[in-house]
Amino acid sequence: MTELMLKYFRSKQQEVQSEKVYESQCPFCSMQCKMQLIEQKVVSRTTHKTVGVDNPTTQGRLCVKGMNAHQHSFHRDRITQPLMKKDGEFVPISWDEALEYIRVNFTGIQETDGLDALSVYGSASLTNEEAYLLGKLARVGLKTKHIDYNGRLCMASAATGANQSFGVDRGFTNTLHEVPNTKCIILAGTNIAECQPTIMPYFEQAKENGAYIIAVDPRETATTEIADLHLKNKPGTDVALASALLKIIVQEDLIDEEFLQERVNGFDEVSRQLSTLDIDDCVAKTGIPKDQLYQAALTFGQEESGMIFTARGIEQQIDGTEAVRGFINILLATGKIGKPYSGYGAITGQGNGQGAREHGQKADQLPGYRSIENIEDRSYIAQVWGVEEKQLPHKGVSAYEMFEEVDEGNITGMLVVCSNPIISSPNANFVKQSLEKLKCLVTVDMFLSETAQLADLVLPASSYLEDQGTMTNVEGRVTLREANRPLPGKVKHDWQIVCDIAEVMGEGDKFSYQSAEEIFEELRVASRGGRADYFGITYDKIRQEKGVLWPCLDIDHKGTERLFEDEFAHEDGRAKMAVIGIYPEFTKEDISEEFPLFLTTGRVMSHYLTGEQTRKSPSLAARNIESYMEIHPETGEQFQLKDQMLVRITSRYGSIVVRSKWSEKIRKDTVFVPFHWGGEQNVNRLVSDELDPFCRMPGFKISPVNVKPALNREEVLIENQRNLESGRDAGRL
Ligand SMILES: Nc1nc2c(c(=O)[nH]1)N[C@H]1C(S)=C(S)[C@@H](COP(=O)(O)OP(=O)(O)OC[C@H]3O[C@@H](n4cnc5c(=O)[nH]c(N)nc54)[C@H](O)[C@@H]3O)O[C@H]1N2
Ligand SMILES: Nc1nc2c(c(=O)[nH]1)N[C@H]1C(S)=C(S)[C@@H](COP(=O)(O)OP(=O)(O)OC[C@H]3O[C@@H](n4cnc5c(=O)[nH]c(N)nc54)[C@H](O)[C@@H]3O)O[C@H]1N2
Ligand code: SF4
Ligand SMILES: [Mo]
Repeated sequence: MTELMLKYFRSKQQEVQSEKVYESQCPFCSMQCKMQLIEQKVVSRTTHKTVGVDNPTTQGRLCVKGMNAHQHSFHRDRITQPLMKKDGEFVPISWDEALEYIRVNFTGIQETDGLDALSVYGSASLTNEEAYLLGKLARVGLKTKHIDYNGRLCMASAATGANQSFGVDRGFTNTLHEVPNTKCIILAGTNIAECQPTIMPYFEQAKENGAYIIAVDPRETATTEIADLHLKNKPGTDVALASALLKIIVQEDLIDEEFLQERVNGFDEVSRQLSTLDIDDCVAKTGIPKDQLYQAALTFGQEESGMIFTARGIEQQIDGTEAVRGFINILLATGKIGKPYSGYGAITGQGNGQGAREHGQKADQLPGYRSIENIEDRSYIAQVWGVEEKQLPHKGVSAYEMFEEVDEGNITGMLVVCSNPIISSPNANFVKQSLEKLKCLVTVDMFLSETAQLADLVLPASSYLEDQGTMTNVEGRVTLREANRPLPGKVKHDWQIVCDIAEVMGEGDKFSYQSAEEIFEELRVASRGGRADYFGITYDKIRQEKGVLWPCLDIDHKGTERLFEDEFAHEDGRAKMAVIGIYPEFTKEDISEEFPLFLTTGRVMSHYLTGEQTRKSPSLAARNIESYMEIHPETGEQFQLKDQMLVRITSRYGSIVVRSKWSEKIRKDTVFVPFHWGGEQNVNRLVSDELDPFCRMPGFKISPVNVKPALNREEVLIENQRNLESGRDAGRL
């Protein structure tokens, strides 16, 4: 460093008037990277920088989203006081007015339309404490059976599949530290490189150590790039693919008979069904050549250890539960589970995707992964909550089905906390119409999202920098987000808002918490003895151990690194294999002359979910300013399209306009559109309302569509307006 530079830095340092450091965890994906926000006041300017902090899961790494997360929480559009819609405009009001509005309208609905006419729509971006409290609010504070959450659109198939096969669902059965030593890895419908970027070093290390990696995805992605073998299947055919792999494994005698005999039920039925399965049929269905199917099956079967990871590519299908169970069948048949370097991982999506599905905001569930229909579970939780068992409602319906109930007039009031269902739900046009029918819609958000814009009342929520609480990460590790930045304006924490609502609904005595830790203390007890048992976890223990893996049964218990070493979680201690691929109700709409292409949807690296947060972050928004449709150039030409042209995509459910993007990396029968944008670019306007019969997951990953140039006058005007707003060259059309 030159003398001049030194002088410059010294004088800069002197200019720094104050520096504050705030601890937190990234508000986005399930890696829950630990971070610090460094806030510097230099003369009149405040600057912010986010840096990674060491921890057992991500070891200090951050991806581009995490590094820029603070930009949205300081954005000028952040809501900092309650807003009430008056004559079509939002006007700021006091908390007292807001809560009085809720009291009057919610009790009014209860009186005229019945208790179940109120509903709660929650989120897996909430902390465990908040997810737990929202479940309690619905059942005890509002006395309604109608509560569900955005995780239904995310990991419902993975959860149901794992519960059915293993008897319990903790996303990953091992810790990530085992990944580098495994010998064969199947990545089925997961794009970890873009969706959980800080997980990648574990897989890169495995590859360096000689692991054989097989990826299953209709597109080439940054993830398939690390694979030795890429099975580029037709979308929606993963059940057939998993069955074919298992058939070859059985045929070639690569099963672990001892394991099957001692630890697994159902193999005989499965093997009988496989004997009728024709591999050539599977080749035709999946579009995967026979030699590739053999290569994958033989390698996985022969290696001494192996792991299978699934994510939304195979799960967000109307046969998603079956697809998950099909891949788990492979692990059970080869005895690659419950042992070192072998296991199953459903790569968790949202920051608290795991914890938020364990503690009671799912329609059929009570805390600790208990069932709302089981009398012992009900009695236990009723006692923890200080109510009679009979007072607890029974199960309600799933997230999307709540909108159907609204449409039918059975639900007339809704509280949406931390979700943006107009963009994230299937059949989005219908969802919007049904939200418009509500007598009273209250949303709790940091921004006026597309959903919040429809609300009668919007309540301002705190961000990841302000809101302390626990989050259960991709490994099932319960972490403590130590957030303590002061709340801006009149903002409150989600848990405080829940308590305020309970108070005005007359149940305040059961919601009198002073801190997130107090709620956690109750959650510990509520989860005790349940499948997701957190009883042995405390804030202090998480601080000492840097996270604790559940189940953790009591204070002296160290937590559980590897599941199923001795037994599975079903009552008889055995896992259950599943016969799959034989049910007519899973028949998906195929491509046809009218809708000749498969549309699949997903994510890009720089945006998160409905984009409400990441589109407000200039550093992230600049990377992808608008949506697009990835299409193979040969297919594009066949449909009279050009690269970078505005395209109208139409399905049986609606139509949208986005820009084409030529890519040789996608199958010729498939197009891909990310779902981070709303309005005209909302790809969920195209997605069907059909749901998986086991878990009620929508089929986000396959919709038959047609595509054509979007060249009518109205569309050109829309594009010109968008170009003007984004500063893009409007002459392009
Ligand atoms: N950057 C970013 N990261 C995120 C998120 C985000 O929005 N942005 N969201 C977080 C959340 S909540 C989630 S749930 C996860 C999602 O993480 P992923 O599930 O990994 O992400 P997706 O892009 O939805 O889908 C994964 C892959 O499935 C492929 N696919 C599509 N159809 C099929 C099919 O029929 N079969 C198979 N085998 N594959 C198919 C897609 O081409 C895609 O590459 O990511 C989390 N991380
Ligand atoms: N086509 C298609 N659709 C999909 C998917 C797909 O792959 N394809 N994936 C599905 C999946 S996996 C998911 S997880 C869902 C997600 O769907 P959503 O839950 O609707 O998506 P988010 O963008 O996370 O919405 C969160 C909202 O809460 C606000 N918010 C953020 N943090 C907080 C907080 O701490 N408190 C409060 N009160 N508000 C907060 C944000 O501003 C935002 O408006 O989308 C699903 N939809
Ligand atoms: S988005 Fe995920 S990988 Fe990236 S910093 Fe946040 S938690 Fe980590
Ligand atoms: Mo998700």
